[in-house]
Amino acid sequence: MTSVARRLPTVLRPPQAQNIGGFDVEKLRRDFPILKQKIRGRRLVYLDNAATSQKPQAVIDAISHYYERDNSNVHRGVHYLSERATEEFENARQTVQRFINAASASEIIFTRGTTEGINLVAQTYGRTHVGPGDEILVTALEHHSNIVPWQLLRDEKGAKLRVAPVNDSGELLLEEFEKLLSPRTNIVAVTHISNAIGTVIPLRQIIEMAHRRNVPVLVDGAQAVPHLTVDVQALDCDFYTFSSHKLYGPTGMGVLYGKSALLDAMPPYQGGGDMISSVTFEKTTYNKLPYKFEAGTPHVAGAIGLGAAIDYVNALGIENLAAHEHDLLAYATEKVSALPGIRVIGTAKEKAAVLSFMLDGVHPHDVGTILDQEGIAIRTGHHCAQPVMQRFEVPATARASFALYNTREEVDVLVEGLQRVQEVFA
Ligand code: 7TS
Repeated sequence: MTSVARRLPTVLRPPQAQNIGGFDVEKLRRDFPILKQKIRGRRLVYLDNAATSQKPQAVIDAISHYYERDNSNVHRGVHYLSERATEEFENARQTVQRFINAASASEIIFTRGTTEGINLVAQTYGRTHVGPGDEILVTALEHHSNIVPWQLLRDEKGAKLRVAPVNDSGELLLEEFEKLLSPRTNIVAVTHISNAIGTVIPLRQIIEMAHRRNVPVLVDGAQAVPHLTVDVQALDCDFYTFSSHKLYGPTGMGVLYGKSALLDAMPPYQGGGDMISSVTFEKTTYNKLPYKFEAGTPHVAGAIGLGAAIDYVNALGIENLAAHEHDLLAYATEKVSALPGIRVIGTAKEKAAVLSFMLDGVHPHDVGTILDQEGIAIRTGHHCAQPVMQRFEVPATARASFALYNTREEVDVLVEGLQRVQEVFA
């Protein structure tokens, strides 16, 4: 994690300076077939990566290959294909384990995405540990998927939801966070990086503060795994969840990491095939980890695609990728901020890959619509983080978000597009 503000170049490097750490963006772009197409007659400029990132050919091939050659249900057949599918599925689990440095592959639970990972913890750990008057602590930066599952639990149990505030730059106020940790706090649930404004939160400190009071911490890593190295053992987080589709992998696939002692003690989430060890009408005993939390036929192709996506990212080196994206964010921040009538929302020292802004006198939806005419894809709206919009007193923002294949040239196209928006509304 590096500070974007500190890394802001005083003299902008020329647009061709895109070869940080041997990272050849133009070459890498050829790995992503979708980027080759024209949109409305223009070269596609895809800057909506926080919503979902594009998929390299290696991921598309791994998924097709599975359906063409290996498709079979896992963990049940003795036949050849089932064994091969099971092996690939479990290899993908080990790839995830190494990627986030979990102590064991049995701590890696495959889910539908970040949203399901959080709901799983709320409905299992949460329902058994949170009671009337207990407190769940989140931050003001959360995506709805790290708010609503806790509200459902709060309302069911008569618990309370506490919210740690942020300053005007969008940085978490650590002292306030610590004050909100009370003897009634049962769980802390925080985003690692804000999808709406890009703040990277001081996760180590948060986890240490919570652990000093024996409070477990769930981390919503949806926006973090594509942009920085995550080591769950070094962080010492109790749960960490993310989605495959923001990490160059397929949709409908995600991961929940949990410490095995916690997962072992938790009741199952859903009931069904694969999560049991024996069933009679009187009594069911549950399977060992991670299968206890994976009821039903899993998304086998999704896991294999996620494994291929992680292999792709590992081959590039996440540090190289992060350096490239930090360069882009710094360049974009400087260029966009230089436009008249622009307000950047979220100016934290530690930021990653997201630039949210408002143009004076133009609704963000109009910004997005005009840019779309030029083949530029950004997201506009509340980004499923309405409380963040409320905090900054804006109805919505325009958001450009970066991935490994974006270039400074694309940032220039974005800035020209914004100038045109300003002309239209002048
Ligand atoms: N948490 C964060 C921080 C997110 O950014 C998102 C999705 C989620 C959770 C939910 O992930 P899912 O894969 O389960 O849907 N964020 C966005 C976004 O910023 N634009 O579209 C989706």
